Amino acid sequence: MIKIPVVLSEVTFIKGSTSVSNLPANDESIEFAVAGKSNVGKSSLLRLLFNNRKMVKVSRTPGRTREINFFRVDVKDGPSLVVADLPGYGYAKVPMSMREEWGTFITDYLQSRTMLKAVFLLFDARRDVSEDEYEFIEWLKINNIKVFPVLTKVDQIPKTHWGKASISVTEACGMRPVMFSSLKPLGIDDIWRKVISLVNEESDGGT
Ligand SMILES: Nc1nc2c(ncn2[C@@H]2O[C@H](COP(=O)(O)OP(=O)(O)O)[C@@H](O)[C@H]2O)c(=O)[nH]1
Ligand SMILES: [Mg+2]
Repeated sequence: MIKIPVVLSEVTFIKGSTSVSNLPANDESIEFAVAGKSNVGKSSLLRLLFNNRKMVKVSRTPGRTREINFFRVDVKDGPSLVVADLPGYGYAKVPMSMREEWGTFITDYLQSRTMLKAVFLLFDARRDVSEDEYEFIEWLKINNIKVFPVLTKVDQIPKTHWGKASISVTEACGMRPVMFSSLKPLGIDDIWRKVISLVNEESDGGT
């Protein structure tokens, strides 16, 4: 049983993959991914989730990574989890498109990965949901991939604006987002609660 606050026994970098042919083994572990536009705060969230272990690279030059970075996280008295840091989409003027090479890699990964139980989809609290974000949400729905929305960088907006900031994400995803800040920090236990719900679902045999 995982308890909050979560105690990690070990976090290891598994590998960076650039194609579906070199993904880590699709094994019995529970995997979840972190996705969103480049610069939205994916790596910062993971660094916080991993208790500030420095192996997650927080980028100064957005949009460079085209790899999926995989980490193994061993939770004390809990299962071994695999976490995937997905490359950001929405580079410059390139829309989220299934024709793009990186887009195809990500969609192939998301569709073929049976151990993947959910995608944490990150949105910048300061921005409106964009066309390519709506497109990606729809694509995830069509492919029956569970989404947990997260509003990042909430430290950048006053608390009185939180409700307004989360409305469009709530509507688009059909679920209220976790209000998150890696700077404050804020919301990390809520992220873990979502992860725990996945672990519990699995141990209940998915019922
Ligand atoms: N104010 C604030 N800045 C953040 C937060 N999370 C990330 N950042 C900054 O946003 C930039 C991109 O973060 P990163 O985690 O690399 O984003 P990624 O491209 O989605 O992996 C970095 O300069 C971070 O320091 C947050 O919660 N609050
Ligand atoms: Mg990153």
